[in-house]
Amino acid sequence: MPVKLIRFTPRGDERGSLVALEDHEVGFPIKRVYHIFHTASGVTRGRHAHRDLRQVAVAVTGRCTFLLDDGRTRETVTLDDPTTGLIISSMVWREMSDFSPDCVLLVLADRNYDEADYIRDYDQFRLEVERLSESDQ
Ligand code: T46
Repeated sequence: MPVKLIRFTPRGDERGSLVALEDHEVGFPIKRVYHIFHTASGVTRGRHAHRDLRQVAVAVTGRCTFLLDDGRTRETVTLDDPTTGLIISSMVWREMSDFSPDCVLLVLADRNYDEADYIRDYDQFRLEVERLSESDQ
């Protein structure tokens, strides 16, 4: 199933909470970090897959919904907890929607930005999924 969540350990004390994200927490060497914020009401972001990139997304404030599609199964999940990360593997189509006005979506990635790694056409994504499953057999 495409939705895989990780629970981070909150380091809480009487002052509040802190989550530290290191390579071993997310399962890959963190090479790039970006955050998505001030998302306009009603928009959908994403609508692409990555050939090689692995990422973990965390809604550090607010909430948003991810649709993930691995070419066989489609699942949605709402992120609304700064102690929960969504693992987004390579070759998974993603669409993000229903952003709350205060949503800050933090994303940790294992590679630098590379437009050539994006598959922005859904039919092309399905074709590449099929080719990969044929080459695995
Ligand atoms: C993803 C989802 C969850 C850069 O210049 N460097 C970067 O590292 C990134 C991520 C983006 N950009 C540029 C490319 C576009 O001109 O920022 C602009 C917005 O990017 P994009 O339309 O791809 O944003 P989303 O929200 O559709 O997708 C992003 C990531 O690009 C993508 O990898 O998995 O968030």
